[in-house]
Amino acid sequence: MIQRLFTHKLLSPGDLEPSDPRMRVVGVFNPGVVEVGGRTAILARVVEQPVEERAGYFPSPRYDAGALHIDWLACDECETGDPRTLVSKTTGRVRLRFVSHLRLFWAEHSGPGYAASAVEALRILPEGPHETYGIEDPRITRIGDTYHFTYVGVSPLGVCTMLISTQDFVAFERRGVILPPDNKDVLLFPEKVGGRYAMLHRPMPSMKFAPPRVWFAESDEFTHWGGHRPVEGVSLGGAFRDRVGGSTPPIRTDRGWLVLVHGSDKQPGDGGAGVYSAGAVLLDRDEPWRVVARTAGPFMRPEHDFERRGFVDNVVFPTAAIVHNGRLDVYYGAADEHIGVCGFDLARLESACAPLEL
Ligand code: MAN
Repeated sequence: MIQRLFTHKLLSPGDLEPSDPRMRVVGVFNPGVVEVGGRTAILARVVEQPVEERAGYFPSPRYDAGALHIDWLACDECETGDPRTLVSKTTGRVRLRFVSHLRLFWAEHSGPGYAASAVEALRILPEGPHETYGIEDPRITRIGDTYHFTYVGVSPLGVCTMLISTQDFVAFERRGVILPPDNKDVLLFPEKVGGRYAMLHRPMPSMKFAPPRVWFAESDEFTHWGGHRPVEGVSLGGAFRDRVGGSTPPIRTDRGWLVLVHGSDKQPGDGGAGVYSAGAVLLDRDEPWRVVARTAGPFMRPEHDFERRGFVDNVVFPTAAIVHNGRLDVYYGAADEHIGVCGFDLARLESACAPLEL
């Protein structure tokens, strides 16, 4: 663990109005964050659940052609070990207990801390067949004069990665599916690598020959990706035994690309979600599919009450990191319920990344 310089809770469900009178906001977390002309754009994932309750049934919301619907699934038909999902005992199919959309907030900086005065500017709701069960976990990268954000579309087609591009956070170009299911945690590099755009992504193999792991891919534009190769050495052992994924878009440093990664320590057969913590890796500047250094274990774990208890207990899930005068500000989802921001001394974090011999 590395000592945090500060921790602030930025946004909580009680700060938000629901998007529909039938729903209540239960989480605002996992934001894409970027600085735009002195202000901070926070593109948050907002999670809602139906207000209505029916004895013997669980509600599962979804969008169809832009309209919200609530399906009622019989309780005795569902496995409910994971607080996020309902799994059919007959078909094994998964539904979510909530539905997510994205909201853009603008925040002003205030000295070394942050004003909690984030102002809501607009909402992006699920659209089309890849987003039926919601849209989640945006990551923003500025490339040239354009901000690109990858996000997760969840639907009966699986868990896809989608892309939206904008130059002004007013007009948004939806560019559809960029990676087919199941794939998420997609981070775009802020500049070309070896003459091509580059990304990290995280396929989730369902045949279980391999655990989920981070991959590298490249492209001449933004929608067709190839040159896929695994990035070995991202996993940090037991704390990441269940899964690992990229968390924050790569930042160029003197030692290579700094990327925060997350993982869960869930044990096989364990019903819950496990403890989600974060580590850091440095990737080779020219061959970013090679890890050159990494923290020995997680440097950030659930510590504060709002990280330890919430919609999903014991989760810190970084989704954005911004450098300010030698300080790394990490924006993260806390317990799948709040947005937090905390600071680390960048030099200290980098020196905690020890060279890796593979
Ligand atoms: C998933 C992610 C996140 C979520 C964590 C913790 O792996 O997709 O959406 O924050 O689990 O529940």
